Amino acid sequence: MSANKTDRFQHHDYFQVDDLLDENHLLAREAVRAWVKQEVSPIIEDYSERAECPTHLFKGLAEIGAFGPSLPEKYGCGGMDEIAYGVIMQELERGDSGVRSMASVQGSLVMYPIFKFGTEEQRQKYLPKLATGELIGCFGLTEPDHGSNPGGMITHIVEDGDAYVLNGAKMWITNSPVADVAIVWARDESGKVRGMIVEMDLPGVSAPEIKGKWSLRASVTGELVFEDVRVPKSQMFEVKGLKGPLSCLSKARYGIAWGAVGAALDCYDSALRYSQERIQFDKPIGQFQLQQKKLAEMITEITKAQLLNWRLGTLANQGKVTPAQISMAKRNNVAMALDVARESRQIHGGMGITNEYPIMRHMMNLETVLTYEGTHDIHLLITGHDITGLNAFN
Ligand code: TGC
Ligand code: FAD
Repeated sequence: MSANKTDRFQHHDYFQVDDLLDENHLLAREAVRAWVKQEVSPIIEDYSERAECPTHLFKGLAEIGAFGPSLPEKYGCGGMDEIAYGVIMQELERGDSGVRSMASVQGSLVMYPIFKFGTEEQRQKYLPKLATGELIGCFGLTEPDHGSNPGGMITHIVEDGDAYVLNGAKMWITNSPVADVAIVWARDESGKVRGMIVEMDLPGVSAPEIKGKWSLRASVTGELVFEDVRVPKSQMFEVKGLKGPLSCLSKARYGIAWGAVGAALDCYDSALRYSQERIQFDKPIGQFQLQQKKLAEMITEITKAQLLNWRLGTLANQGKVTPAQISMAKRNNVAMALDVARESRQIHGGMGITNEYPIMRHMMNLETVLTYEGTHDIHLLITGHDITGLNAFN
């Protein structure tokens, strides 16, 4: 069995950030870590290599409470706080960014908008089934010609009796080929962005899979194509304008800020162990200053990101976190994780490019994570806008 599949991961907490967590956070983290060790690590390299989504994990993700952990219990969700949500995402992404994506999309991009913008009837109808994984959802915002600028979207709805007729196409949609429902954002006749729950078996809906990805290979990505789809009015959200979809992104970006630290920890942990075990010039390579520099810088950056996340989570629990703070954390932590993956790959030498170790998989995954939920550049511009008051997007 390969080194990766045996999952020898040890947690690293250089600044005792665990002391800032409560018992519920630690219990949630241990439960998800154990699940990842048992269910994800042994299979993920194979699924990734075959570019196949391990859809059987949806059930297990639901059982460990990974879908909507901070949404209320009365809808079958976890009722936990935002830090618990964060640590769960961290542990999932320690396993694989694609597995964290399965949970992020379902919880933050499908269940959260139904909870936040849906009617009580919509909540009762969908949330319990999404929490148990009986229904799988996806989130359609990005279009072929409108990625960073969703405000330019051309997918649209036209009122017709008791329904809206939906036409258009969405691109790069995680889970769309396997989804039962889609949260779709489209422009109405007055030009306002509206959200709706689209059942995937409605006539005129299709979701062709996007093939050929070198990143997030264990996650399924597709298009969403709508041809004269009649969406009943009862499926619409009340919210109007871009703040609808962008609020969902804030929720998911928060989870990614935590998740990226999980991927970084896995790469660091593997590099540290390798540096102690690999002998060159009759010494463990960890004894050479150049390797120590890499490892010391990796754990320094991981520690800074852990502290940033803890503060982000605390602000989120107090209802004080701003979208711009979330953007800064997402941007910093994902770029940090990618740097850690690259350094870790070097420490593993040639072995670092093989599937004996998780490094290349994390590195390739993180290229997507750097781009989705707002690119590295867009998050920098969000910070720039926030601190100067001047918009440099357009
Ligand atoms: P702008 O004028 O700035 O804002 C429009 C309205 O939205 C409000 N707002 C937010 N609200 C909550 N959270 C946020 N993060 C928000 N950002 C903005 C804003 O206050 C305003 O409200 P109001 O009441 O005044 O109307 O909009 P803009 O068109 O200028 O856009 C700004 C920009 C570029 C930052 C935004 O478009 C953006 O974030 N672009 C990036 C697009 C993106 O992130 N797409 C992600 C697609 S989903 C995805 O990738 C899922 S991956 C899933 C997985 O597998 O994990
Ligand atoms: P573009 O917007 O075309 O950007 C190209 C480059 O131009 C980037 O480097 C960008 O930073 C830069 N750029 C753009 N505008 C500016 C500017 N104003 N100033 C400076 N530089 C700029 N979307 C969904 O809706 N739902 C999903 O479930 C989903 N899942 C995804 C899964 C995967 C695997 C991937 C790869 C993407 C997913 N996305 C999803 C889409 C993702 O959010 C977009 O890819 C992302 O927002 C960027 O859009 P784009 O790819 O069109 O790039």
